[in-house]
Amino acid sequence: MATLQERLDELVPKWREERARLLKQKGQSVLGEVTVAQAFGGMRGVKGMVCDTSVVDPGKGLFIREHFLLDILDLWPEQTFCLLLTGEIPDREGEMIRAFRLEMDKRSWLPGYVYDVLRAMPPDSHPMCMLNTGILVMQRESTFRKLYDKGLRKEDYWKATLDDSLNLLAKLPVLAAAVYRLRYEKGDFIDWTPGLDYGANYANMLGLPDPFGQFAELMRLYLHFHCDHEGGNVSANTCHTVGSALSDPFYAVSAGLSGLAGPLHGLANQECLRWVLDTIELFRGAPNEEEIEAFAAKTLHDGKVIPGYGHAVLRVTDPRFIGFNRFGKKYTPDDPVFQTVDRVFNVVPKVLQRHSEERVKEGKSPIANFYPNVDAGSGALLHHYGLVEFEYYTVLFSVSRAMGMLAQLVWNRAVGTAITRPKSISMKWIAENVK
Ligand code: AMX
Repeated sequence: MATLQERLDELVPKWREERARLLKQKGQSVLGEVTVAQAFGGMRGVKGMVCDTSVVDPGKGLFIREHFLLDILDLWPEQTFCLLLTGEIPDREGEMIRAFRLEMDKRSWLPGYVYDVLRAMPPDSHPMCMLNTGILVMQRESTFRKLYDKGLRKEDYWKATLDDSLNLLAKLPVLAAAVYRLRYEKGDFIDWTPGLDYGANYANMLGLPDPFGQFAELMRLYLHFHCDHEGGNVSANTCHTVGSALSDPFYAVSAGLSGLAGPLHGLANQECLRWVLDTIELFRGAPNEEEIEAFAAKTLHDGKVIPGYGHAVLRVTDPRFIGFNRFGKKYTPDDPVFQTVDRVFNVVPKVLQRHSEERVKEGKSPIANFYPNVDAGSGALLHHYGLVEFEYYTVLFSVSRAMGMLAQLVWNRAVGTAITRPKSISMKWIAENVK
């Protein structure tokens, strides 16, 4: 098999042909209609953009390039990124992955000024803010920006975007690990190890003890699972929108990750573990199901959401939650935090269902999904291996989600997607024009 760049050289003309064919044959066909409720409701369900890297089936969950996640549980992140981009799963030790690892080894250095900037930040900065600042300050390294300024041809935008993507992918684990070690005073930075796989490298640079390699295995799984969730979620959509203005990938990914840092999106994973640990603290040990039920009811009564439950698109238990749960059952079955997550799973869907019925009686909208999403269980596993600083969890999510955002940027530049510009309407316009 060829290298990633060589394979994309072959695939990009085919994508362009397919786009041209679809536009010619179906360009004026209607995709769907939009209601006033959708316009007020975060455009939920509105089909208004194209994304080939992954699809979320509401009744099943994530498909990466048509592969159902639970069928490709054992992919390593290097393979995941190649799959996102090409639609093909490269052999773990084949030419494409060997070449990809060499690219990562070559590109993983961080400019010295990044460390200076991180050190200059207030010591209580949120790790997500530190990560994003580190990404943004590296914007001056962008190949896309440099070549664009010299008159880069439109058909080659994707190549410069891929170059930036490889740089960012290689630098992100190093930057993220530096944020961890600096922010939580863990001592000296740990270097990238040439030849070591991507997930194990990140795990190693965090510096947590891992005598049996289980934490490295968890990191591979974690980076694989969080890679992408089609194009409309806040982080992917923001990255896409910013990138559509031809802002370079450093700007675009940083913008997307600012969205991921919201508690209704990626930050939910820190909220989830906090919620679970609060129950353990309150009940002085792993709570039983009745105690969890009471705690969940109080959370709702206090006007808060139960973190890790519900989803904008999914209507079933998230297969990523199932995958993490299987990992926990294999390696951490006796951990009280994992056991609590498992019990929460038995209880919270019923509590949310009842709460939803009450909401409807009060004239409010129902809760569309009572089941756990990706964030409900991963924190317990990280906690088990000593990664207990839960404000850091969204950084892990970010290192992974960057793969999807970057793959989408490359794809969009390859097929020539236009600058994003949906039409907004005023309330007056709705009142006067909509029947
Ligand atoms: N607990 C309490 N109430 C919930 C709820 C939960 N877990 N999930 C949904 N609801 C409420 C909503 O807040 C909304 O109430 P409102 O109309 O009074 O504002 C109502 O139910 C209807 O919402 P929905 O149509 O079911 O969901 P949505 O598409 O508007 O929101 C999401 C989806 C994920 C933001 C929501 O389910 C939520 O807040 N969950 C908890 C936070 C969380 O886990 N986020 C992580 C999502 C995955 C990710 O991006 N990492």
